[in-house]
Amino acid sequence: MNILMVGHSRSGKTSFMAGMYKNLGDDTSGYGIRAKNATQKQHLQKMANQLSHGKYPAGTDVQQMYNFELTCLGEDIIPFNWMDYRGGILLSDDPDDEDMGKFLEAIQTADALVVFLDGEKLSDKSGRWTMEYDILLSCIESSLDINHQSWFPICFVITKCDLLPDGSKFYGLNRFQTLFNQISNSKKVGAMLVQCIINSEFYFTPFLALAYCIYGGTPIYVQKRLKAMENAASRAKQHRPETLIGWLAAGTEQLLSGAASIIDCGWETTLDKAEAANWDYEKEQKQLEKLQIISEELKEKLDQWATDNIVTFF
Ligand SMILES: Nc1nc2c(ncn2[C@@H]2O[C@H](COP(=O)(O)OP(=O)(O)O)[C@@H](O)[C@H]2O)c(=O)[nH]1
Ligand SMILES: [Mg+2]
Repeated sequence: MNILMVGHSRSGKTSFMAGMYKNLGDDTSGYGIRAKNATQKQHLQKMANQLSHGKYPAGTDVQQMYNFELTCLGEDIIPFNWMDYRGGILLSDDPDDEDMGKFLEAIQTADALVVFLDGEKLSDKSGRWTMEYDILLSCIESSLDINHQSWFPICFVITKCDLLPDGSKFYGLNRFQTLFNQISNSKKVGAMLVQCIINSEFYFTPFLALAYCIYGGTPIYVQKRLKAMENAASRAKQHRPETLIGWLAAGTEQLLSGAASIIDCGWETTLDKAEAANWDYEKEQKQLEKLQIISEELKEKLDQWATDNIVTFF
């Protein structure tokens, strides 16, 4: 599944990912994430390590996509791509229709969205940042019309909350109220709002956002897996000889392949294929059951966080 991060430059997207990896990277004692690409893994480990020493990741302006697997007790649960959107629309003061088109295309292929709002800017009373919010707002507002295959989760993350004095107010959020109302009245999308701190001591919030995205994106993923299972089932059927002649032919083939295996030329027989397809089917089924249990568990966690006022849903 594809999780897309959007937010202006320096809003805290890369730091958030570094925090997520510091918290969950290769954790086998509960939930964890595993980077599937060795180079990316090295890079993430370095960023997490630097964060432990109070150093934030260096800024880059290259579009990035990280491939992860969500794990539970070290076992693979669901693969996800974590993408950092850097289209022109969030870089320019005067975005055009083409920029908007590209942005909407990116959202179309996403199964969940994480929107980054700089807490320092949101709590600034001066109104200096309204242009920045307005671009982001119009992007997300336009994306609400997209027909996703299933209910679409949007997670709003207010970053850098450790930099705010006690009792700070997010004046900038007033501009988001109409959008939030639209989301809360829509049956196609839902949202979660969470305040976030990433530094050497606090790096737990990314898990909350990830839980919401995974929980929300699971139904589409399950649909895709069911399709894969159907394919496996039809492959098993295709390769299973149904008539006596078929069984005899398959048996002969099996014998021949036995001979072939002695000379080790790796001949895959019809029965081997059926067995492999059956195995795929069972594997898919087990994986799906596991994912459903995890998804319910994540839902319970999310409800608890809402009860504890750590997150807000609308
Ligand atoms: N104090 C504090 N600073 C943060 C936090 N998140 C990001 N920053 C700062 O914001 C800068 C930009 O963040 P970065 O993750 O690179 O933003 P990106 O451009 O959206 O990827 C970092 O270099 C940090 O200085 C946070 O939670 N707390
Ligand atoms: Mg970055």
